[in-house]
Amino acid sequence: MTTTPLSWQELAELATAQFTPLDPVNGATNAQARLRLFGQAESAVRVTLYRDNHAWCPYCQKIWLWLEEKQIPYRIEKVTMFCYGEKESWYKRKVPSGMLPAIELDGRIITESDDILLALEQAFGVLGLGMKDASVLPLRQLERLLFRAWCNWLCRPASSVRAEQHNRQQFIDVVAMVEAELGQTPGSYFLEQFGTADVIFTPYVERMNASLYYYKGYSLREDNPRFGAWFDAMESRSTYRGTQSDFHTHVHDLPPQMGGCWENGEPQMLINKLRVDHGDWDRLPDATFPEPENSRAEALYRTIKHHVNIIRVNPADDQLFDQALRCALTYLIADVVCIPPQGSDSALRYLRDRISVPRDMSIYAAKRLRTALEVTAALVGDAQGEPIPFNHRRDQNPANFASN
Ligand SMILES: N[C@@H](CCC(=O)N[C@@H](CS)C(=O)NCC(=O)O)C(=O)O
Repeated sequence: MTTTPLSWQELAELATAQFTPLDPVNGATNAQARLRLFGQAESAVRVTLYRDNHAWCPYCQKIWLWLEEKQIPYRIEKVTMFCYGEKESWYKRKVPSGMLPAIELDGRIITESDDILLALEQAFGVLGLGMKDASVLPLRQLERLLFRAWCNWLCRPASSVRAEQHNRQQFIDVVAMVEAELGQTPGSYFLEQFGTADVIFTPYVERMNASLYYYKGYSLREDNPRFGAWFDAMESRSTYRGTQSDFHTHVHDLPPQMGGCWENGEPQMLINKLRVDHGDWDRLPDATFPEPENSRAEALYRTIKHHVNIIRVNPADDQLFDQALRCALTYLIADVVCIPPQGSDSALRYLRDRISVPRDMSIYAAKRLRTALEVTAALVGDAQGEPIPFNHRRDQNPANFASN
């Protein structure tokens, strides 16, 4: 069945009826908040976290997750990363290198994520076992070993098939060490109880899972049962789910941050790459917790909130894309096929490729929206959007989106 698209007014009514936005200040962990109080008074705030606009910075995620787990009241100031825009001068006056993350704790600026965690531990106590605990220290070293093996494999072009195999094996050998560590305790976390070590592993392991799947055809989460169980346990925490990204976001945010990611061209890699870029997004091992009932409504609500800017920054004609986007949103929320204007396929796919998780919406909402955009685009053609740049992401300059 085909139909005319719903109006913005009709879409907004459906979104409000089906989705209640959470309270960003006191509700569950979310990427939109500028202040987090966990039910406390604003006067209790001693910490400001400076993190990047898009929640792409892994070291920022480490601090963010720690603060959320400890429920420390804090403010959030968002800063532009070099790869997607110009660094704010007010931030360079505070932190001349422009590096992220930083915190201001009782008026004192602290940089370097490990130093930040140490300072936070001193001020607020440890999370589980602390950074300097005898059982946490070797795990911190193991995380860095894994990080280096990942960089060697992913971020440097292999000179030969043999070199590629060698780099892969080196990574897999370190993964085996991590699997062994995870097997030391009866539960799924690194130590008896969730704590600092899990927070420290989280950002890069999430990025390894995405990038190796896409660029190397290797599925960290599926191929390693203890890692799989660890990911599942992390996803049982609303704190982690609020910071969690998806494969599509990571595989395209990493290259400019890491100085490149190299594909190995193997058959499984090619299959995985197609799946991440073109769908089916439901089949990706980037999330396995049950999909919330309101994921479609969340996607609709978040898109409507920003639709004026989304239409303005899209390379297509505004009127044409306005109608095409409403067709996709009508399909998303009402499950009715709505044929968009001829020539809008590339514009719909441009947006499909630029949904960023968790900045814009949560992981399942993004899967639903990507699917609706793709299904709608496919009704009129197979034109792709402008390619996602590899050396920079200035197509994602936050200056185009004044507020969240
Ligand atoms: N060793 C530092 C590394 C921090 C780091 O590399 N930050 C990157 C982002 S992940 C950064 O600020 N780069 C500058 C930019 O992208 O603007 C830490 O642990 O905090």
